[in-house]
Amino acid sequence: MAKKPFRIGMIGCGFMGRAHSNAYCKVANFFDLEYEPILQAACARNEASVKAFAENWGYASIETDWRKLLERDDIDAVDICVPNNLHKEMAIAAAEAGKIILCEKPLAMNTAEGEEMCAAVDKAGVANMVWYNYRRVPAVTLAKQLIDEGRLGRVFHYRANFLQDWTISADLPQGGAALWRLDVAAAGSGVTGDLLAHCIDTAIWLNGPITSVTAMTETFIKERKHQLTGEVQAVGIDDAAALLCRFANGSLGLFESTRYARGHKALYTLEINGENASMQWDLEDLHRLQYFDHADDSIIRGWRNVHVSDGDQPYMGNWWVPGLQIGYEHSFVHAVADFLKGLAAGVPAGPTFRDSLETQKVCDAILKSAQEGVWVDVG
Ligand code: SOE
Repeated sequence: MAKKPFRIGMIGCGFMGRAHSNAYCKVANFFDLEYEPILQAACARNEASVKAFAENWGYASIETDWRKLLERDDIDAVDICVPNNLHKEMAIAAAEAGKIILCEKPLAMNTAEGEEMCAAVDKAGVANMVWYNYRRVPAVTLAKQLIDEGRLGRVFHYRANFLQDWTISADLPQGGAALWRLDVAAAGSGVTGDLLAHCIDTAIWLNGPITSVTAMTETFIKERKHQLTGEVQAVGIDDAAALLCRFANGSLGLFESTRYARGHKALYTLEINGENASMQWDLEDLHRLQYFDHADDSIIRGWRNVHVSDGDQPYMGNWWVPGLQIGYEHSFVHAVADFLKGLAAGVPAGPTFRDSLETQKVCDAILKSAQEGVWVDVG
């Protein structure tokens, strides 16, 4: 049967533009979908870069003005892969133009912006998703399946860390290409929106809503040169954040995130402890789920190291043969597959803008709590 075209206009050609383009290229080869992604246009301000990007990935055309992209009637969906301060304006305009929207995380600079974006997609009735990709690492999806099957019983604790070390040098500038994550005007926050947001999205998905938080943040390097102006400016982002929180199900949460953990490049770990069972996962060993089941015979009870690579485990039936693992980029392929399956069924996959607004609210509560030194209700 002929596939329905899903014509994509990609805005931005950085790291995430590459990750998403790769996913669009691969998905139809591995998943049987009603829709087929078509790389219709790539858009970025710098003509030479966007041309090279389009040639490399096979985009049929380029634009250097995102508003022109939105005017085109040969584009079904826009993928927003630009710094956070541009998400709101682009997403609202895309919704008004009737485009489907796939937006990079975090949803917005803050909750107020996120609410405007949700109102715009609701009003326009356009399908939408935010790229919180770690939900779709098969081992993490398996954790969700085991929780939904009720294997953990009552949950007591949820713990997560996201540790990196790439901003330790005081000579690293802030702002501009690649380093916009250090510039509060472009990013909105530091590790809270960039790294903790991943942990919070997964946590809410696995363990339900977070109701209150108490947090501390620190900015270790107080001034950095701005890459674009050359001026030394105060650093406005949080370099590190740690928090305690309460979940609506009565469990307690403990999270830490930093870019100053020397030796750790992208160590995202999570652990959940229930009455009957516990689970651990680690991004640096992403195909394994550690599982402890108290119901096991006591003389052989212990942590099981589950290699998530078999055909009956999430997504793995679409890849190679049992025992052969996949990696980081496949989480994006799975996101596209789920989104397109959902689109065909009329229920696009999460996290939607509305789902991601909950993560945004927790991020705002973390920053508020750290600033005021008090517990903050997530609201
Ligand atoms: C930052 O270094 C970063 O690239 C984040 O922006 C991503 O969201 C995260 O997945 C990996 O780290």
